[in-house]
Amino acid sequence: MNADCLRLYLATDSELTAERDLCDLVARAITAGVTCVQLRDKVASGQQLYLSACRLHAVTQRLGVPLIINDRVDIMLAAGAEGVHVGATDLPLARVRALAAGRLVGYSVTAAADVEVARRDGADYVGIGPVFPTSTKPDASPALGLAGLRDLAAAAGLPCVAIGGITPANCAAVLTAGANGVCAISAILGHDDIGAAVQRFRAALDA
Ligand code: TZP
Ligand code: MG
Repeated sequence: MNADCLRLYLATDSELTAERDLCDLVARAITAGVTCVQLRDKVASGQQLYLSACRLHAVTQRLGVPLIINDRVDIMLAAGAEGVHVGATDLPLARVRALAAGRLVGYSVTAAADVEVARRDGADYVGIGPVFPTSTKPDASPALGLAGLRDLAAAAGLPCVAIGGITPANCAAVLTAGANGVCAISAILGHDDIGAAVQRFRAALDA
């Protein structure tokens, strides 16, 4: 895959979206410089997720960035999204890989054993984290730190995006540790002015 699209990867969160319109937030984020969007919603029903994916896909297609669906290869296929992102507790990566032929498949890595699975079963990219402490994912494993990120990124030998506590202040160090890009949730969606939040990331990433 072309790793350029991983540069500034926005994952969504229904709690942080709150009463705001997700499509509007995502459109503003892409216009300001987000390069990839992941629909991540742990509470929506299958039907709600499908409808959100279709609405969001119309936006991401119009603005020219890939839409990745978290956890659910069925929703990716039904909505015609560009990819799916799974982890160790989702449908096995080998099955996801087969079902998502020709589309992007991301795999979550928190330890060396996950790197083995990602390489063996054909992930296109890995999401490594949490790099720093985060309150967005209460069940996240302990933070890896920059040294842990460096080791896992080197072992993976695949395009990689770092996740967990990423902000404009630490994202340059994350790239230096070997990530192709950064994935952020709260440091983008936690702000009222989404465009300004994305621009702060772009300034740090492009420096
Ligand atoms: N996986 C590892 S950490 C995390 C996920 C989904 C949450 C990242 O959220 P934030 O707000 O960018 O720290
Ligand atoms: Mg998952």
